Amino acid sequence: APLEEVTLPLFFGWFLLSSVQEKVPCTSMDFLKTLDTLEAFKKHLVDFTGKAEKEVDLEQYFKPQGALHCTTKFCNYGKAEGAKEYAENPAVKESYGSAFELSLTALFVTPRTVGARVSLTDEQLKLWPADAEKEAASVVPAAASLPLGSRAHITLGCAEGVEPVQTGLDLLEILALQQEGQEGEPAEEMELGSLKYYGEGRWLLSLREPVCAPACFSSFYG
Ligand code: 2AM
Repeated sequence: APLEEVTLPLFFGWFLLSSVQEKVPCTSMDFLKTLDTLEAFKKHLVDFTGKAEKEVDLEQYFKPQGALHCTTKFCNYGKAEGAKEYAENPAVKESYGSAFELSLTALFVTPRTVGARVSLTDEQLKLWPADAEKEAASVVPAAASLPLGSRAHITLGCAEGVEPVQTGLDLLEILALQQEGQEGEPAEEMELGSLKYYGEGRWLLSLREPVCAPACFSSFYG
């Protein structure tokens, strides 16, 4: 392939600095450890196992997916729509290699993925593709009407056979339910925050104290 075609990365994003690469998975593990012991969770266990009687060890259920990051633009080495335009955006060029502070405001779990919601600042939204939410509309129809940046997340783990792209879709599904006015069923007040159930195995923990995660805006070639 001509050189120009291979110079675009697999994706752009914020990569958590090594100081928090350990801390965030620890917080997530603590959450999973507690979640699968809660009566409220056990009541809906069938969402995860297909059988009411079976137990689930969430720490084993989800597989880590490599270095923690928040994808901004999936470029697929230039094959994804809008990849070149994104790479050429002056805001992207200017911020490349710079440090940012991401604010993690919620953790969510579904039978497919576990992730952290990232609440982007106005400055960070300048690096967010205008069509990131709309792109998901074929899977989550209401996504197109959600605010810009709604999809921003860090994948913390995926169930066997699930691709990490699913994490953002799972988050959009929960946010779409909230937008429709579904507040979720209050399940438990945890040390980390309040846990709500949104049906079909979807759990959202709003963090009492957002986790601040320093991260570098860069790209990944693989
Ligand atoms: P993630 O951001 O949810 O973790 C490499 O596969 C990275 O690009 C992963 O981090 C993955 O998901 C993200 N990714 C893969 N396909 C994607 C797509 N179609 N849209 C957005 N992000 C995607």
